[in-house]
Amino acid sequence: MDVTRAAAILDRNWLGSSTVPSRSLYPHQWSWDSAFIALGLRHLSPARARRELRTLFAAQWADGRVPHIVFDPGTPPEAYFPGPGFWRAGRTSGLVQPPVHARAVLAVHEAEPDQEFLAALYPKLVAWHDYLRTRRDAGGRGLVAIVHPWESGMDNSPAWDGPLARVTPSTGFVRRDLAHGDAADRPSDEDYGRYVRLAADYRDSGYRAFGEFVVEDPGFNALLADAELAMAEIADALGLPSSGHREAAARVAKALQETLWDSAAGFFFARDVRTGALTPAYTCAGLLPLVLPDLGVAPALLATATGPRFRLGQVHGVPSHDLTAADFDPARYWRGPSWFNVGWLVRQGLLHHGEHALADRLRDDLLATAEETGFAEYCDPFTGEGHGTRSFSWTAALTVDLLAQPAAVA
Ligand code: 2M8
Repeated sequence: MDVTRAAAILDRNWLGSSTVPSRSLYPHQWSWDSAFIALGLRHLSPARARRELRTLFAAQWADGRVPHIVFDPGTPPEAYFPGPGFWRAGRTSGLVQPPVHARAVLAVHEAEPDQEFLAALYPKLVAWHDYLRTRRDAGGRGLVAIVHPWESGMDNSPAWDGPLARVTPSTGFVRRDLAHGDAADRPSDEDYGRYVRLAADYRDSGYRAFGEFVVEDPGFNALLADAELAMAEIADALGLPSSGHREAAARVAKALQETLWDSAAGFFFARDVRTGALTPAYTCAGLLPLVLPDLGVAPALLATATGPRFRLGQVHGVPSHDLTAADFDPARYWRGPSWFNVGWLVRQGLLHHGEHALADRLRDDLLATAEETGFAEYCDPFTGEGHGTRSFSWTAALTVDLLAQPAAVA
């Protein structure tokens, strides 16, 4: 495959200073999407990759949080729900998404070194991670808690079903997503009502209070630990060697293993902070600690990843949910299908843990599936059939990045 089609999608989805995930379904800037998009853009136009990240961080809040959506003023407010009027937070939402930005900033700098860019972004990244560490440690164990399923990036994951069941659904709003997506692929009306209720309650607390949904997510926390490792490299490049980032990464990784690892299951589960219990679902978030090179339990986790629940290397991408679970659904939002960003992250993990042949198989599959599905948002792990929106930005961007990465096995 050549890079032309993927690059054309990123061009079409470019708004002038940031990229929309999808012109139809997601017509604004999303936080973790922008980081993945920058990973691809760096090969096409490092200046545009820098602009993407600078635009996102220009919307950072005074408390350090990086909002999960930055609304485009040129797009009609009714194009996406919940829009700016709902959030009452100026031109952003008040939630966050996984902290993959430091990794993206470092990668963009590596593609075309730019000390000024690095020096400008570093303090913003420090403030972002400080916000997470200090304002989100609801469980008091050194792990970040998310307060809404949207903060995980894996909105409809079965891991949220237990804590979400406590939330009374809101009614009386108009979903905009169903105008662009197949209802069978998207969250149910009831779950959407719960998302709206949780977001409204959080908004009404001034975006401060922990409500009924407070969860320690292994994916979010693993990505924070990885982000601290990237911060250590950024600090080195800026000549700030004793920055404490490696220690911060080690602390999160230790808390992750002590709190969310179940050795009998060989898996990381999310913890419901309100009940103290681990949620029982095996979801792809539990595989993301593989991104950490020093993960002591990597062999056991790899055994789960290649076993019947995820069948890594034997299905398309990395399934978002346990293939053997009764509620596995190959098409519905984060309840079974494979997402390209998760595949990309797990591939990085496989490389760290010496699984080069498997990493190559995953790379080849991600590239083929992206092209065959028209750069779909996600795909059926068994058939490879595309689902969700098409010409999806992070699918295109990560394709560009994978094309630039040589096969691991010579
Ligand atoms: C999805 O989430 C948004 C809400 O943030 C939605 O469903 O409307 C998720 O897949 C999320 O991970 C992603 O960042 C976002 C935009 O691509 O879409």
